[in-house]
Amino acid sequence: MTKAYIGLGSNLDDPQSQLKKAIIAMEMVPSTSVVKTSSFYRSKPVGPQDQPDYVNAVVELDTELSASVVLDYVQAIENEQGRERKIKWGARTLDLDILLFGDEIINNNRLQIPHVEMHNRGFVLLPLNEIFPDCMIPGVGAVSSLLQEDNAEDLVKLI
Ligand code: A4P
Ligand code: MG
Repeated sequence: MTKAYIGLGSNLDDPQSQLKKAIIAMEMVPSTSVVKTSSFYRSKPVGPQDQPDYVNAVVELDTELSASVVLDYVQAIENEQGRERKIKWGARTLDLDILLFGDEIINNNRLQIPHVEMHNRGFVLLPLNEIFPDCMIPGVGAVSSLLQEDNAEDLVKLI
């Protein structure tokens, strides 16, 4: 059994509903359960500014699957919810990123874990810290110390 952390993000087509729907879909993944869900947070877009605000959250999974099979499932859920891949860092109905997968460090052509940008992003660090306050990012450091006011100051807790 591996503990995995998934970052959820949406800024199109009723983002809060997109996140709720994605969490229900993750509960249906075989040999996997959703054990914790953070609050939902609204924030300004990182990257191109001409797009709506995002809603983000993090969930903790217990899974018997490998990281690459979890990626297959989360990509299928993104596609099911109308995800189109057009612009890097552009607007999307649903983005599911595998942040951490146990203590594994993975670097191949499909998967980089820990997620390469997670330590810079308040919209990942704040919800992750909420459900896993002792979290250490392998090779990077403690989430609680990476979480500075300047990367999380614009986050608004929704539910
Ligand atoms: N991939 C590699 N590692 C991973 C991983 N750990 N988890 C590969 C998931 N996928 C991983 O992803 C492209 C490829 O990354 C996948 O095919 C997979 O093999 P993508 O989601 O299709 O493409 P993308 O949109 O270019 O990249 P990504 O990483 O999802 O975008 P970002 O960096 O997450 O940026 N602002 C706020 N406030 N909140 C947000 O959620 N999100 C973005 C999207 C920009 N600004 C934002 C937010
Ligand atoms: Mg992604």
